[in-house]
Amino acid sequence: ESGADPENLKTFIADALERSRNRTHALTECDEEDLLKQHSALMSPLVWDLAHVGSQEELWLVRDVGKMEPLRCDIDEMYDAFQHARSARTSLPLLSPEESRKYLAQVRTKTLDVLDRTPLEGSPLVDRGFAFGMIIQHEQQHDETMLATHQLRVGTPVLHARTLAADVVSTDRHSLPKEVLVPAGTFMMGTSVEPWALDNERPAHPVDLPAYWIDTIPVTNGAYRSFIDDGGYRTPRWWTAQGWKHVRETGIVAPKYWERDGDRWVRTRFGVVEQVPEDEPVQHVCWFEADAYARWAGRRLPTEPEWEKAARYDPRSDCSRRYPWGDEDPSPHHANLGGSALRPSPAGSYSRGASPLGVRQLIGDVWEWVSSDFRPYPGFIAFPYQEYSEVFFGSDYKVLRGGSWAADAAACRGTFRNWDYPIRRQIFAGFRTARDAAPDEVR
Ligand code: AVJ
Ligand code: FE
Repeated sequence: ESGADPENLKTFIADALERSRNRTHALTECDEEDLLKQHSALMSPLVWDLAHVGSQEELWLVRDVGKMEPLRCDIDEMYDAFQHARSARTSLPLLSPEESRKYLAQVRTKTLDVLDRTPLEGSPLVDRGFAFGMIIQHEQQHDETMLATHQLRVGTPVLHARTLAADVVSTDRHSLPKEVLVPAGTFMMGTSVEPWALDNERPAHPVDLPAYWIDTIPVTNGAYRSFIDDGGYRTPRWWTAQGWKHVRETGIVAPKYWERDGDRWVRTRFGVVEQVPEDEPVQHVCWFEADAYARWAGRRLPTEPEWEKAARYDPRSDCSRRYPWGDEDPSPHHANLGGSALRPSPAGSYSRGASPLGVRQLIGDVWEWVSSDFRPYPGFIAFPYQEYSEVFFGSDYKVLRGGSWAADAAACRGTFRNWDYPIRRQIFAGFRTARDAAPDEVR
């Protein structure tokens, strides 16, 4: 991640470990009852996520990298995500919030000792701090999951939003071109060099694409409302067969959290009711809704390679970048990340985060559904464990790209791949649309 100097890298890792831990504590600074409760059958109780991040850190950094004696073998099974469904975790004899915090602190003391004495080279697990980066990303991913649990929670607000800097928020989205032409040709997808890239992002491989158009900005609440107002949820021809079945079975008529209030739509955001903002990227739609909207609009979802080429390909250098704006790590001027905004920024914001072709908000704000199933890249090797990605490959999961406002910069980059079932709506997911370029549109 940072520089070649090993001492700098260790400082960078220690800082990132501390930042993720501060975030975890801030998200679990609520009443016992809120921590122990099942806020939704889709989610773990917050206290499970809390101890689980410690358990993964103990497994990988203390035991595997550090070769130290286990702290708590007795809880391994309880915090193994594959052993118990999320909806069954409140009935386990979980560590209390106090015990969990104490456990996290004990693990962390050992982790910092391991970091101090381990050379960050010599094996794929530790080269350039990979295992530490993996655990930092893991904790940040659970912090985003905990935010989704907070959004499902009913009651007096416990989280408070930071306001976005005025200079990143744009009000000129109507003056931007609606879509951008991505020229035909080969680009390098994925990475073989990004130190903390996870197994599913590897290896780099060439992908050739015909020319296509992609939306400059994510689909907004206002645009999505036109689909609703046009009877989108009552018109089977916009939906795939599975999607239409899902609409009929669940009775969904709008994104999750939207409610009718006369002729307006309102939504509850982390316990606060507000009117649905027209200019904000739509969130809490499932893949079926995103796919149906795109068909209604006479368009389609981008494929995963199309999304990544729009985000990383620089036509001037003919190379793929780490991020749309270049190779620098994200700053608050580039993208809305980190979780403290509690919302996406208005569509069209972040001119400094635009890609070389002018596509905006590819990183941060909302995860973007793409049309593709979650599958391995050619040459994929599961590392360091099959349960991170490999067991999820196949046609059950759809890919999401780019990270949301709730994702941290450590767990988000141009190559990062997320995935979920096509019916899931509690995640901070939206989308943008694309279309094939007609022969006469290609220069
Ligand atoms: C990559 C977000 C789908 O939350 O299920 C957390 C990340 N893996 N613990 C998930 C993960 C193991 C994963 N996603
Ligand atoms: Fe996990």
